[in-house]
Amino acid sequence: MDSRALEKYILSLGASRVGFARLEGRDLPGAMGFPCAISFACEVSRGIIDTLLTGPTLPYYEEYIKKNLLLNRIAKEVVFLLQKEGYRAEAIQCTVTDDGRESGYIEAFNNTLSHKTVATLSGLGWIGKNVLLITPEFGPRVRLGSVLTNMPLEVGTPEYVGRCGNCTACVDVCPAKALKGKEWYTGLEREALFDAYACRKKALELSSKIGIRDSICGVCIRACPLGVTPFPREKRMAFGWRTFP
Ligand code: B12
Repeated sequence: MDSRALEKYILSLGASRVGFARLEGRDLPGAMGFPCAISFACEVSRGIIDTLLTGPTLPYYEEYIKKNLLLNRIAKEVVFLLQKEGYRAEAIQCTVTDDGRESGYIEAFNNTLSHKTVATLSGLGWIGKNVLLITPEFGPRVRLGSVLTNMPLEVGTPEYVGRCGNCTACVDVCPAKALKGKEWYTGLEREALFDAYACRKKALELSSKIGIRDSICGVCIRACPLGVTPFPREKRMAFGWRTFP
């Protein structure tokens, strides 16, 4: 099996985009010494994202659960296939439900592998001012999964800088005022981009208001003009975006 056959297989399982990343030599937390990783993105329904005007909605919560299940199932199937082919492989859990604890939830991920890191290294997209992975095709309207492996993969070209330009659509609407409006580059600390604690506090509050026991929101996803088609080139240029490769 080669990289192209593996990509085709993952797409057939329901992924919208697939990328391969080299981790070797990067000393990333949670990489467990694996030299490569597979990043896959599943599109979140456009119509449902469009409902996220001031906070989370029940249809979004259902879609969020559905996509988490799909991503975890894809990861499991990929691990199974790679192991059958004689490689080592390990799935990274899609996400962990927020139990609402006072402290420790955000810190719990400091030593785990970030799906966004694997995605930018694989070339699937870059980090926007909303601190989310932005793909050229779907904008931030994707959820992510990752699998670590020692299969030698044809890796993509990493993305090292953001391309939001002058756009501040997400910053302007964030209900927690958590986004700082800075353009991302590899190595920039998360704290320079946003206040994760303020974001989580607001997301817990907005979620509980509609009976959801988790910290979801998504207003910054809906605000992003990328991923909303058709989005005319002239408008993109007006925002100062550089063109995609
Ligand atoms: C904890 C968590 C939260 C916390 C803290 C947020 C945070 N850390 O950014 C809270 C509760 C606030 C939260 C909120 C949300 N989250 Co959240 N969250 C997570 C979780 C479980 C862990 C993230 C984490 O802390 N990682 C460790 C830190 C250090 O890394 P990071 O912030 O993920 O990413 C940084 C690095 O990747 C770095 N980076 C990028 N490229 C590279 C390359 C190199 C070489 C290096 C060194 C670093 C680097 O830049 C990133 C930004 O600072 C992930 C799932 C996962 N396991 O990855 C989902 C995840 C990040 N969340 C996601 C989403 C969608 C949301 C929400 C929209 C909620 C919702 N579903 O409605 C909001 C959006 C908030 C926002 N604007 O960012 C998605 C993002 C999808 C995307 N398109 O990017 C993820 C990936 C879940 C998934 N499986 O899809 N989340």
